[in-house]
Amino acid sequence: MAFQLPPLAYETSALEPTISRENMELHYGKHHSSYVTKLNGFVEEGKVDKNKSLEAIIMDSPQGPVFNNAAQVWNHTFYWDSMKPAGGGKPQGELARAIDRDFGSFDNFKKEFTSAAVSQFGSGWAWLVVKDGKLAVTSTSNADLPMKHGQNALLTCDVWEHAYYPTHKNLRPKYVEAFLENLANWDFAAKNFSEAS
Ligand code: MN3
Repeated sequence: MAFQLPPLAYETSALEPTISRENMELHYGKHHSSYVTKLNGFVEEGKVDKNKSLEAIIMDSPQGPVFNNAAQVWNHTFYWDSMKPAGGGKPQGELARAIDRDFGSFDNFKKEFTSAAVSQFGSGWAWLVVKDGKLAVTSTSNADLPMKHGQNALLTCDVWEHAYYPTHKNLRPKYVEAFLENLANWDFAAKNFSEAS
């Protein structure tokens, strides 16, 4: 198989109670896995060059099934890394200074990120991104992602219903608040920021 489901860095129960084990098993084991399987199907059908990187497939594909499945493989891997057990809190160092510079304060960043995540209509993603050295909060629909817009992703929150319904039912704001308070992996975001700058 050309593409593999990457291993999680933590147990499926490790993000409880913010994300239940059942929720993780469904999301990682069924949804993410299914995007990988479909992408490999396109390789077998000759619609995707197996020697291309995932990023190259995403950048070279127009909107459609190949793009959707490749981008969702990338988005989910990035989302798992955007969280960690006992995460949350505040970023440190260069990233913390850039957040203060570009959002005014960490609290303002949290408000903007929460608003983007909660108001994204239907399925999609909320992101902290950097473009030309400046931080911004964005949201994207369905499988769309920052690299298609010339931005580097630093952190993401999946706001598709499958990401939170098994744990929080329809309460997306509760999920987003808990994501920031308990799970956000600021070490990962800081590493992405240093690599992008
Ligand atoms: Mn998802």
